[in-house]
Amino acid sequence: MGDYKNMWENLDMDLDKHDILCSALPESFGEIYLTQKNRPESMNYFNYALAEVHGARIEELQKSKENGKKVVGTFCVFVPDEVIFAADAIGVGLCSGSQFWIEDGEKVLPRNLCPLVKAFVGAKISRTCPYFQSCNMLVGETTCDGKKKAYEILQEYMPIHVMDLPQMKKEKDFEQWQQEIKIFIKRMEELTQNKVTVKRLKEGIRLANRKRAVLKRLYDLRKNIPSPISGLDALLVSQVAFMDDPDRFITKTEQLCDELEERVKNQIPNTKKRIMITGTPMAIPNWKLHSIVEALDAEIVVEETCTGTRYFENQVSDKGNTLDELIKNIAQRYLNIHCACFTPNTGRMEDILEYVKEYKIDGVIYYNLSFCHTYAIEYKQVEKILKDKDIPLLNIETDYSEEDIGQIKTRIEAFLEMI
Ligand code: BJ8
Repeated sequence: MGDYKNMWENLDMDLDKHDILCSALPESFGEIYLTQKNRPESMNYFNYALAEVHGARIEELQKSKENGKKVVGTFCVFVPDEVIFAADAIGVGLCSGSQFWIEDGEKVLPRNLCPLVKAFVGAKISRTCPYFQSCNMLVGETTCDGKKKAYEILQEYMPIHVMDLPQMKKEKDFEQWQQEIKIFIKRMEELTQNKVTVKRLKEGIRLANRKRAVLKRLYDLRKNIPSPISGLDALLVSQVAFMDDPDRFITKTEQLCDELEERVKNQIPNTKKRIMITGTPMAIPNWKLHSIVEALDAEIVVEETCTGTRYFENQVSDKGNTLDELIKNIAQRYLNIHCACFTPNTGRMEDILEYVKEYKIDGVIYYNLSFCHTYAIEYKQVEKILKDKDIPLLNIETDYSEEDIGQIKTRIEAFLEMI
């Protein structure tokens, strides 16, 4: 990474603390990622994006801001990118997967809370995340209780707009979600001073669709036996998607897919166990579960998570001549994301069974971040549907610390032997 000290200083960051954070990342990335054998050449771009995640990308954001653009930070895949694009703003994902920020998060939050929430709050209050420091506004959403209440703390630090996400999927909920999208459009227009027109919203829809399509293409390639890309690398691509410039991300991921398509032509089938992960998201630099599983010579071929299929499944129709029609299309797509914060959430069960077939899954690992109650409770339903189909399932509840790595490894080893 280059020398960005001045930029970080201008962003009012805690430089000493940030140095400690930056010193740990290259080592763990090197150990986990760069030791993999036979990686696709095109992963070099994603290595670079990760290496410069606090550098070159932040510099780009500052330049865009100097040219009048606004940056908004988001925490959930329910916040429609289409609206952010249509308002000519830049969206960045702020969920964090780093243990580094837990200590600061626990200064203002209870310890027995989801690490994802503690980490993003810790990132803000410690002034060590240049993405937070670059944002003009945050966009939250009423999903789980931990997030909802954490936004009340964050609003003491910077402006935040919270979208009221329904908790059910009745007709009235679709209508309510359309209203929420309209309110969000208004707020984005105020922030950016740009009008969200039919033309701009259509362009935003098309850009978000292209981004989803390329991720879908990548995941479809993972259906091959063997998958032409490791689960670790695919996870990195998904994680970079939340930070990167969308057009560049699409181009680089298309290049990666082209390379993988060539690989598929010359591959010899292997006997590695094919694993699906289902559950809570894995934000940068949370590579814990993937690195354990793949070091044990199994391959993760799909993630039914928000850093996986929930982020890109289903497109938004761009058919319509009015804002209302387009907003309805957006609401339809987003309210069909199957997060455990909804009740009931039967769509998730259908998705899991579908992926078992499509990706030819040998076993499923249920990944639950500690204290995420909605996903923990939904485990029983997933267990039932998979048991009915004789699909082996392992439940892993963990946080971002390294203390339980040995224990998780032992359990996964036994699981892989069993399947
Ligand atoms: S759509 S999974 S991104 S809410 S893991 S913070 S739910 S306690 S991240 Fe999520 Fe949106 Fe749902 Fe996806 Fe709360 Fe659970 Fe923590 Fe979570």
